[in-house]
Amino acid sequence: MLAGCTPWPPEFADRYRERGYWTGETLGAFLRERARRYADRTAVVGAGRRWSYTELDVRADRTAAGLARLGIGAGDRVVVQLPNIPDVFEVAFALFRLGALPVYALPAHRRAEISYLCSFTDAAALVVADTHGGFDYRDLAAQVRAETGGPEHVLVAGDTGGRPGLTPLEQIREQGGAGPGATAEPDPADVAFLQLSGGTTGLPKLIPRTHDDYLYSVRASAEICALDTATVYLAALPVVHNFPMSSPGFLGVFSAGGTVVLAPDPSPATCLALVEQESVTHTAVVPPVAMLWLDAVDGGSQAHRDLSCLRVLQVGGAKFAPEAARRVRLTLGCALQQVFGMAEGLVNYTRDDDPEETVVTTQGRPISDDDEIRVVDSDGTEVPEGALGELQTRGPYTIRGYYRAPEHNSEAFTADGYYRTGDLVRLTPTGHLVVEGRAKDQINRGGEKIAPDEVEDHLLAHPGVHDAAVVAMPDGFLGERTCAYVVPRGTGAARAQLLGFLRERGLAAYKIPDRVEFVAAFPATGVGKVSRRELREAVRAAHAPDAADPPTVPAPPSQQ
Ligand code: OOB
Repeated sequence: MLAGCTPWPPEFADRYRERGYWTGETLGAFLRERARRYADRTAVVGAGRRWSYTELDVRADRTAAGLARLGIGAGDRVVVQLPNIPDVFEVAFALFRLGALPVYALPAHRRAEISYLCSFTDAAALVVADTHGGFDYRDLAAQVRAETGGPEHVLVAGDTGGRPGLTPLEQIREQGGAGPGATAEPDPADVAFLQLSGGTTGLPKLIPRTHDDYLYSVRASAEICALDTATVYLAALPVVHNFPMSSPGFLGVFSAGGTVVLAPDPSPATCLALVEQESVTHTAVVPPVAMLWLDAVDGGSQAHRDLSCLRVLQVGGAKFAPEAARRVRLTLGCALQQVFGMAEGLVNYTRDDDPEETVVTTQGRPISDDDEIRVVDSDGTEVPEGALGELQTRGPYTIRGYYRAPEHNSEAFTADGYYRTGDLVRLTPTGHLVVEGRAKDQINRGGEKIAPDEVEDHLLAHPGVHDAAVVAMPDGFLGERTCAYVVPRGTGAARAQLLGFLRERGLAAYKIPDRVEFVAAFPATGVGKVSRRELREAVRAAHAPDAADPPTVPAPPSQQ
């Protein structure tokens, strides 16, 4: 196994194999087998292109051969930052076939995140688009190189614009010729790729997923969601995220021989037009996107659309309010499926034979009979059924540790291998989970996860900042937004200056605080020490919808 990763103990691995979860298939072989079975069927539609299964398979082989000529091979890490364009599949499968590991970055990531990923993983290459959504990723790649001195190769899907040091992906594929690129099949028990965790502390953690464990979750998800060759799945969210990748996501669709339609953005105008044009049957969104779609169809700009082809709208990534959930069938005329998952592993689905009330009020139940879940109090003792507690889990597709993070792992996992999800849940008598809140220091901004201290560390780098605490504010649309409480130093800094500073440091836009409040001091803890954690809790309480107004903590804001 890749150095810096924690394997499952042998008795668990044996059990998962015996029960047929881990089949020994690799992701590269998975596509090869599907291409044999579904040859001329359309696998991917997007960016004006339509590729059959055969075409995707051949492209992946050629790109693999071209990458091998560059010297990229087994165990190498390659940071992949691509939007929803077909190239993302070609590159990912090429890397899988070489036993090289994609490290998936979100299109929203900027210099701070990409530089970190390239350095931390010692990446051999970075793959970017030319431009997307008005942003030039070639400039970003140049900044990353200037900052980190790496990676050696920067590959561009599209036009390099003649800039030095960039290689068009097309050239790699052409140089790869027709021959298969992979020499030796990677070990299915080894890590296939690294995915980013939302993060609770400091810099983002990387999640190592193996071929065996990931493909199990994919096959099981495709079965639960009853996908088949008639499935047309609209990828509305960035496909590098775990939800549209494997829950059941594009891999689930490939598993069943269906078609993936790639949306360049999740707006109702873009996506609902695609639903109609491409006869989409399934799609997956986060709650704020679902609400935009509902409003657009319910007497809004998309009211004229014929959406009768749509069978299932999956909603997950953050809590979907029951009132909004009830509107899905009435407004869109399709079934709702709630999905409560995490890139670390465990995924829960409501099922199509669940009563409507269960679909609307719960976040589903686990994929596997071997997903072990327990709900515990703050001492780690299991609570009675139905009581609120923190969810812990282990199972055939839940990791046992983050990549190269031994210290963090000792906190994030229990001694007996359960992952502490940090989610506060209740278990219903039918085994469904209801997500009630969070015990972890993470902000969930409409499905986008933010680690407060990552943002705090950037704020603290400003000379006008003495101390900073980033907390969640409740928000009707996104669920939560971020508020940065700042204790100024010296002459301090204006709000706009601070936000500009964070952008200049290359932080992704979704991590830039929605609000900045200046305060004279933070409340001290019992021992007279400033505790950012306690401050967050106090501010969270002060901002809760039923809290007394004005908030008692912190000291009066002097917003600039
Ligand atoms: C998905 O994955 P991540 O890794 O971006 O975030 C996981 C966290 C969970 O621990 C939980 O805090 C929150 O996101 N979450 C939900 C939720 N789905 C995820 N909270 C409430 N209700 C839900 N339905 O977000 C993810 C991965 C695979 C499938 C779906 C979502």
